[in-house]
Amino acid sequence: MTTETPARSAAPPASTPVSAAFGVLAAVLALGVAELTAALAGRPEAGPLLAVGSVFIDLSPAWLKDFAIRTFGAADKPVLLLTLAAVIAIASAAIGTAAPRRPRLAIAALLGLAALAGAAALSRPGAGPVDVLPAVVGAAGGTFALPYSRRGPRPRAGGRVTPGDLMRRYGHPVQPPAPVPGADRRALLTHGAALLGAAVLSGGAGRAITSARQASADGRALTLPPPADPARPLPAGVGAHVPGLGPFTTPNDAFYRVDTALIVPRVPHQEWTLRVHGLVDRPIELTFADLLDRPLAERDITLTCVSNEVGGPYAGHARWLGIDLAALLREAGIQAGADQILSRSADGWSASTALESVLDGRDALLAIGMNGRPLPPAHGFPARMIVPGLYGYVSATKWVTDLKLTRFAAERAYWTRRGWAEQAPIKTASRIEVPKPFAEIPAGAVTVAGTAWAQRRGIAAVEVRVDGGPWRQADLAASAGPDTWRQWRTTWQAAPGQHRIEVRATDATGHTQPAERVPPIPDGATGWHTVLVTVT
Ligand SMILES: Nc1nc2c(c(=O)[nH]1)N[C@H]1C(S)=C(S)[C@@H](COP(=O)(O)O)O[C@H]1N2
Ligand SMILES: [Mo]
Repeated sequence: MTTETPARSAAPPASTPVSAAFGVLAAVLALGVAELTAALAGRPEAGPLLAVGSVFIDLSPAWLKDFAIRTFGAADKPVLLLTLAAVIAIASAAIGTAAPRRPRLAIAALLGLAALAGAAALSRPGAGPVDVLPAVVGAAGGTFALPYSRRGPRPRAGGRVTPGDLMRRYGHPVQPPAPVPGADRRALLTHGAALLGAAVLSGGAGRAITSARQASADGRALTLPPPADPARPLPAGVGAHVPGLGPFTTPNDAFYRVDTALIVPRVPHQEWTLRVHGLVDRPIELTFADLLDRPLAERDITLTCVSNEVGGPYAGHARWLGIDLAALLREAGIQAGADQILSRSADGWSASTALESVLDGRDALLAIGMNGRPLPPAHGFPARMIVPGLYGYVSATKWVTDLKLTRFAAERAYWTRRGWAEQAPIKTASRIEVPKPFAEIPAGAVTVAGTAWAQRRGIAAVEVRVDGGPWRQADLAASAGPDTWRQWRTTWQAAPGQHRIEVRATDATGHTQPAERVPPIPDGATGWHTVLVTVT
């Protein structure tokens, strides 16, 4: 018994634009029911858009990521999802167009896309068999909604085509056509609206379920114990107090965010554990409650990203609360030969940190608090690493669940596998935050201000020059220690015209930022930040 599609009947085919539109609607319905399935399964990251997007992020070459961060900044992820949506729209329009004449081909193409989505979901860290469900349910929804029976026999006047009609016509049972006749515009619109409605309802329900679950897992309601070892109070005068210059301590919701996660991983603290293993005598497994039982230290540490261009925004300062990371590792009994901490996160990212930099006495933390609150989900709740003096990609693992002591010769991490350096101490840097690039400012006394950082070493001097003239010392705001940035300001008597303002910092070891511009890859950008302004 073969299933024959009633493709050779006499009814006129629906127009190409209509078929294309129904193809897109079929895809929207497929995505909607897939998102709902993913939400019901408690695996929002297994939805087709997020799964395929995440695979794309992990597979894309360094230059493309670099381009995306440079061009779209923090919007790089929405841009990726929109691009993916556009690709799906084009593919599904093509499938819809083919469907009335080549139904088998259209279904095969749709199933192929669903298979890709399913494979992407299965390939994600921590994925299990349920992660194929969204793709399977999506494929069923899409197949149901495809406009492939448009060439079916016309309904009798005033009536639906019944299986009996088809039986009489074809001599064996065939599927009745979906009720999307090209003949009747109103029926077409109704059907389209029904598909769209079903898609929006299921997708919206999926989102609502996911966000309700996430709200209960984000630790907002958690109260952290006070630190046994509080941070020293910030000295008076750490802020340069210039309008347009940010505060010394960056508020959590203004703190830059850099990670490979398409949606913020939600790790309920009740379920979180951390494993310390590898080249250790006594592997340790900790729960969040165990962390709270240990003495907590509070430290002021400025975090910076290696991807930051000269003058860029990927730097922030916070007061972190956490346990002593070096003490934890020593408790496990570090074996000879270990030189790397390979940390892994709940979302499968990894970082390799030089063990000696964590053991050398600096305030390396397994942090659970940021500026007096539990870590925000976007910044690693329930726990992350913070190691002063190292760029985030070799030290600041968010949503951390696993610390393995190993050797650089044996294992590499997410970014070091992709061409970034294994050793990445933060380079001495400075930036002009006031005035803004291309500002138009009135002639006279102009305040120039910004920040500079050289974590572990500290900033000793900041100099500013205009139009290639002599370097002049800026006034440094008070220092909160070598691991924090330092604000600075100076005044410039500006005459009308176009001007170029440059800045360079010198750290406490006497090293001055070089003029030579190198790009962020492989171990951080160098060069002087330059701002062009027009004085009127
Ligand atoms: N799990 C995870 N942790 C991560 C990353 C990541 O992609 N995934 N990115 C790192 C990088 S490159 C930086 S610069 C810091 C940024 O931390 P923030 O987003 O809290 O500012 O997090 C680090 N921790
Ligand atoms: Mo970074």
